[in-house]
Amino acid sequence: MKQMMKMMALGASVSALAALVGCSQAGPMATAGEFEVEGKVYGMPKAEVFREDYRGDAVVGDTMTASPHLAKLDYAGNKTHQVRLDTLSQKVEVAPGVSYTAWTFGGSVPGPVLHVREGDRVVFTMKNRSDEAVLVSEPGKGAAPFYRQMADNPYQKPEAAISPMPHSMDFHSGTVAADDKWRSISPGETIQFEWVANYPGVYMYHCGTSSVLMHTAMGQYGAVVVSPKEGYPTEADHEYVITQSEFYLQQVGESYIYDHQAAMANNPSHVTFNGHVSALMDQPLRAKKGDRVRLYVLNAGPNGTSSFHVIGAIFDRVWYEGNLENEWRGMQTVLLGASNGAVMEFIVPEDGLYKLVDHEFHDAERGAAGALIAAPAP
Ligand SMILES: [Cu+2]
Repeated sequence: MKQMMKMMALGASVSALAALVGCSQAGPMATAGEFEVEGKVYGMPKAEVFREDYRGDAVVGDTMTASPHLAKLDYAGNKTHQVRLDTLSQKVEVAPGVSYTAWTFGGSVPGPVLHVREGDRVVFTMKNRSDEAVLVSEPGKGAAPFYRQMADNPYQKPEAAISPMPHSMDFHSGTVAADDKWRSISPGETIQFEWVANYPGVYMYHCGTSSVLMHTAMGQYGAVVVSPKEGYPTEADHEYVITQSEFYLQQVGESYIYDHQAAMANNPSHVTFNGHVSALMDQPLRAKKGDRVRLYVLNAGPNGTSSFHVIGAIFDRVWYEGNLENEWRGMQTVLLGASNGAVMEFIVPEDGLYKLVDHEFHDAERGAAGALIAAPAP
């Protein structure tokens, strides 16, 4: 290992490196400067920071959806995804009558769900548009599915806002040098970098600009689902994405603002599934008796744990962090630390109402509750 590090420092050729780590040549995904270890690709090109005159959609990518939706991957093998997710200030609602000016990726809290396959490459672009009033409701032609799904969600009616601030993007699904790819950019700047989805899983992305607690609590987080190369071994009838997160808001006159003292004290005003206390209550998930339901659950925190439970069901299979190597059976509750994720499946036993809760009930009472309704297809 020491020898390998030394050779890297000397600028060893990719083929020499590949030979050292046990592969005869770089695989089809690796390009100049990159190397592979056990089929995983490392050594991405340097990030680029530049200025561009871009006024288009803040969310670009055909597998970018709004929670709880997950895009179907309608291609075989691997592909390169061109993904854009601009940072915007937006006024969003968290509970009836409770709105605040959030810092967001793409205009929603949580931000869009990105779905890729293990081995796919993501070419990512982000413009810091926190100094622009960007309307999320006017997407261009051929827009990401995210926009149509947002329009159908009564709890995500964001209004344009301006709150200039440096921001950054940290994808937990990427393996890169954070000081290069995850660096902060100023309002008006754009950053572009690449990562390869080396491991399957349910991952968090978030702003990593200091104070990270403040930037994430202000709304800058979302989920990346990296499906295993060969898929999961079961056939799911429904797939839903649920992101749990805390909000720390205090009322000032008519409006609400972020309360850093409350965040430091881990005393949230609201804890939500998919960004609103009613998101999965008034618009419950749907299934039929006998269906296998697959949930992709991310606990975005930023502080708390989630003891995720479905009342009346047992998780038939759980893949912790979404990796097939981490399989559990017959789980009543899955404990997720801040930024842990899991794929959880259960069989719907009969028609009825199934509540989804954080079984840490002080969080359920702050809003971390949802519902799945099982009924015959209309
Ligand atoms: Cu930020």
